[in-house]
Amino acid sequence: MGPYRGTFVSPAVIPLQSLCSRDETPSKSQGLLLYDMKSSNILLPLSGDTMHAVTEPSASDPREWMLSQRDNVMTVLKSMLAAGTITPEIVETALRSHFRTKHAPDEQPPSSAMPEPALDGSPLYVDVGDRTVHVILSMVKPRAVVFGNFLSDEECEELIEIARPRMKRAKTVDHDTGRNKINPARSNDAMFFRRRENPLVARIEERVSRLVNWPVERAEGLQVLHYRPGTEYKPHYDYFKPTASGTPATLARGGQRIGTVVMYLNDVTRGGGTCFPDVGFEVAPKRGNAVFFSYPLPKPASLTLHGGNCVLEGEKWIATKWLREKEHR
Ligand SMILES: O=C(O)CCC(=O)C(=O)O
Repeated sequence: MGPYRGTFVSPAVIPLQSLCSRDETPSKSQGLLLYDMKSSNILLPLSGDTMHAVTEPSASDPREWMLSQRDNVMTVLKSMLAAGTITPEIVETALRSHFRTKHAPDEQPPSSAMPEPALDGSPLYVDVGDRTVHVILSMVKPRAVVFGNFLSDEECEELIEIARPRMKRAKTVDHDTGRNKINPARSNDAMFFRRRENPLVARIEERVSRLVNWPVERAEGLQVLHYRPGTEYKPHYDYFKPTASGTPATLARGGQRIGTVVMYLNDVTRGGGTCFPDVGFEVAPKRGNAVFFSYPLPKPASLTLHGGNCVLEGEKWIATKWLREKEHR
């Protein structure tokens, strides 16, 4: 069997049911079709949990052809991957929004709605009600946007001052117990405000909510982090590990983390950038700026491995918001 030679642009998933004639039995016609809208080629017919791949679909009756190919799945898929004409990312992208209920036991379904700034038409500025935020950089994979002018100098200074007396050695969530614990990978100090704890925190939370179009309630409290020279937060994912024994208890209080906003409260003289090692990307810690990134699936494929680089000179203050699927309690 030769490699698939179609093009793989604009994949979509359409229900196989919609291609079937009315009198066809549902059992035969259930499934989904991964379909290239530009070329009208079928990429992968999918039935239940099994993937079925197609080489040369007949444009006149793709359904018939697909049903006849059900046993060739892996061979065809391997051939397509080997030929480089389809990538696992294409499949993942198209399926992400469709397999919300069917998933392996160790996985969670992808989030249907996601926090996302309104950047259609590539605006230079975003109006967040009480402030005009600048768009500095927008990246698709990982989904990440760097903003300028998100906080005023006064807001940054006030936030540092009210957080300072409450700073303690930062902890991370222990994936097995779901509890917070000291972790050598995270040597900075941190504290959490309760949601809407004071007028400044409430204003920043409202601004984050308007920026990424996500309700204030679907987020953890605002966290302030302080790094002295020589401290860092080693690369990690913000989502909760789906297979860990402590995760169900954590998810019961607001679902998965699906997005992060890091706000920079001071200028760091040297070091201290927020790094994304998988994509060789680093956000400079500049006062008033912010970086947003999101991860619809709790998987390394989200490319959201990130960390706070070691502060080499000066100190670093940031505030972070972890966005959750549901209301966080
Ligand atoms: O310190 C930073 O720049 C990143 C902070 C971070 O990784 C986090 O809070 O999850």
